[in-house]
Amino acid sequence: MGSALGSDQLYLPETVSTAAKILIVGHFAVGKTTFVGTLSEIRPLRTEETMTQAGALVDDLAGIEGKTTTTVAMDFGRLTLSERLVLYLFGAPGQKRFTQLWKDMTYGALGALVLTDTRRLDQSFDIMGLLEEHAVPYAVAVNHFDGAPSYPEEEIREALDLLPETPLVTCDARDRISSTQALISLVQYLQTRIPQEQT
Ligand SMILES: Nc1nc2c(ncn2[C@@H]2O[C@H](COP(=O)(O)OP(=O)(O)O)[C@@H](O)[C@H]2O)c(=O)[nH]1
Ligand SMILES: [Mg+2]
Repeated sequence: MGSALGSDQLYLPETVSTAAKILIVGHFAVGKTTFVGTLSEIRPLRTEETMTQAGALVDDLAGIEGKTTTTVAMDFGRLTLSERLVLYLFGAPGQKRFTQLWKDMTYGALGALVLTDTRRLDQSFDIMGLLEEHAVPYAVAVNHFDGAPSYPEEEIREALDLLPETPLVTCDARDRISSTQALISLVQYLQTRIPQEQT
């Protein structure tokens, strides 16, 4: 399951001419592993580990007590977005202690989708800061959790201090259509930036 083309596929269609590395980033427990798992047409590579007591001291569990695994390195998946374009999705941990990994993660990345949660918007600042530091353009997707407050788009933009051109969408990381739509918003944004950068 999981191809935007609508069929299971292990091998890429011959028509694919462009591959792009896209980062799926966000704070702890925002839904990165879920997002990559929902979209990947190949069995997603996951590096999860059962959270230890030691990790529980570092990772803030308030409001997400049900979560028993955490990504220690990254998630990897593939999505053929159109006949010509394939995306390689890298889910990157948001915990500050993985900052070193970011240098490698961002290498060659065309863009990033920042997943955020309205209950923890402030935790996205470090991540957006890291992306800006590494010059990776990004779009923001609010991953909607049951019971999380909904705010008007303008308020979220203001709270996150987004530039007017930064795309902001809402998705449910468990839902393939809305997650694909979030990635399409990012890809469209990246396409608008290409001519500017070449001039
Ligand atoms: N209600 C709801 N739960 C979600 C959504 N996305 C992820 N979850 C749940 O939130 C928890 C954390 O998700 P996970 O993908 O492991 O987060 P990660 O730490 O960012 O990789 C898991 O129990 C998911 O099943 C969503 O869109 N809505
Ligand atoms: Mg994860």
